[in-house]
Amino acid sequence: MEKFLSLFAAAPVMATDDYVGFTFFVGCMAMMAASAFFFLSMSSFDNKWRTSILVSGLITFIAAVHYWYMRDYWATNATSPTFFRYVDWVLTVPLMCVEFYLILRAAGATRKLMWRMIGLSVVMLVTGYLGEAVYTTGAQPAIWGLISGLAYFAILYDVAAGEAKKLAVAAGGAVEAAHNTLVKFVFIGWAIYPIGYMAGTEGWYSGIFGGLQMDVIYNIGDAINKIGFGLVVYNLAVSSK
Ligand SMILES: *C/C=C(C)/C=C/C=C(C)/C=C/C1=C(C)CCCC1(C)C
Repeated sequence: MEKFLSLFAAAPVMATDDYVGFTFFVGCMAMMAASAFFFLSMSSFDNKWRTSILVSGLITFIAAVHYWYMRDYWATNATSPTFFRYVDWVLTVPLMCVEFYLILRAAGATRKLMWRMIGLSVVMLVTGYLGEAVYTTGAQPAIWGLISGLAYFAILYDVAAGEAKKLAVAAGGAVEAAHNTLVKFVFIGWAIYPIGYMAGTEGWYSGIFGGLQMDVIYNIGDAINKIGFGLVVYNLAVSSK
């Protein structure tokens, strides 16, 4: 009987002073709320925007599921849920690249551009994972982080000055404005992640960032970027209905 009842035992209780766990909890809630918002608003838009709004909702929904799990993982183990963090990212960051493609499609964005950005984002994340979870000693995290950073800059170049930027300029109007805002997210919002990485791995930078809590930084970054990105697209759909 006791064994049976234990099936219904609550998930581990979070300590009230566990502020890292709290950011997982709030992150989960925010991602759920944002998903409901995007999914429920979808039908009010013209067909040409629906896929973009759907992708916004998928990004926050995939994150909500991972945060649900990561909150639990943190409460149980008090260690970083690194693997699930990267599974989340490897699903959601490519979808953010798809988002760029979708809004620029009418201006002539090619699948080649989309796949290049997706490929770069996967390189960025796989190398980041290697430095954070596999090759964790000595100078290795710094080297993998650097390779990851190069892929990040290649994405940034594409959207801020390369092919994607040219298409956005050609599109003009609300699409260009939305594109430029998304670029700011990639430039400023995504730059939060390397700070989290340097806080959580060992390297020459440990004296500068070592005192910070990696998961809190990642959780803040995710909330800003995933929900913010979606709202930019939502705003574009509203303003050019
Ligand atoms: C929703 C999740 C997002 C937008 C995640 C983005 C993640 C990054 C931009 C991560 C970048 C990294 C570097 C540029 C270097 C160090 C390793 C990473 C993976 C943290």
